[in-house]
Amino acid sequence: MNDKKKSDEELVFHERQEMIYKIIVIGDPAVGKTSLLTNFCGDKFKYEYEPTVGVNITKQKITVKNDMGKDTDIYLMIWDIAGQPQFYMLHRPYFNGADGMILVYDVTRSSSFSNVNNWYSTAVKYGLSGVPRVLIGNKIDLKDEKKIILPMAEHLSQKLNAPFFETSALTGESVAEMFFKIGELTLLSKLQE
Ligand SMILES: Nc1nc2c(ncn2[C@@H]2O[C@H](COP(=O)(O)OP(=O)(O)O)[C@@H](O)[C@H]2O)c(=O)[nH]1
Ligand SMILES: [Mg+2]
Repeated sequence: MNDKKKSDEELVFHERQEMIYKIIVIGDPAVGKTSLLTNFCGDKFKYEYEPTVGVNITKQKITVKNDMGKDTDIYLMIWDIAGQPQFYMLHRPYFNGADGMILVYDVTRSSSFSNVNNWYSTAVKYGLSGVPRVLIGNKIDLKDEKKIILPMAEHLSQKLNAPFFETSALTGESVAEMFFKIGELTLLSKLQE
């Protein structure tokens, strides 16, 4: 291999390396983590609850603005873990090296909202306190069952320094927006390093 070709390949490899980010989705069981991913990646919404076993990793390319306002392609490697306590031994590989996180609760279930603090604490324990994050109140389509009102969510959003979105994995409302937001925040934070 000649030197020119080799350096080109190294450059391509290097750039690619920089533009692939690990994003973790965390929150209580059944808040809709898997459904949000399914909606974003264009698969059909599943009404039946299939508890995720272990970890699923989905790769998705998105285009976001960089710090100069220029469109930039990045790849999100989105990690989806089972929320079941019996999989706690998977926590370390799951959290390790995450570049961004999506904290999800279910707007109809108060316990899932208060547990966001615990999920965030776990992330901090694994060294992710400086990592970009978004706060997601999912199942906004279930309007009559909504328990978590906006001021509560906004308060937590400020406390965690995490932009807040209300989403529905069923209708797709604000789902793409929140994935683009975490992608953009992650890219900007990496460019600052
Ligand atoms: N109405 C409604 N149901 C949802 C929504 N997102 C998820 N679900 C349902 O909630 C259950 C749990 O969803 P799932 O994505 O498996 O949750 P996970 O355990 O956090 O991955 C399933 O029955 C889904 O069909 C949503 O936005 N609206
Ligand atoms: Mg799941």
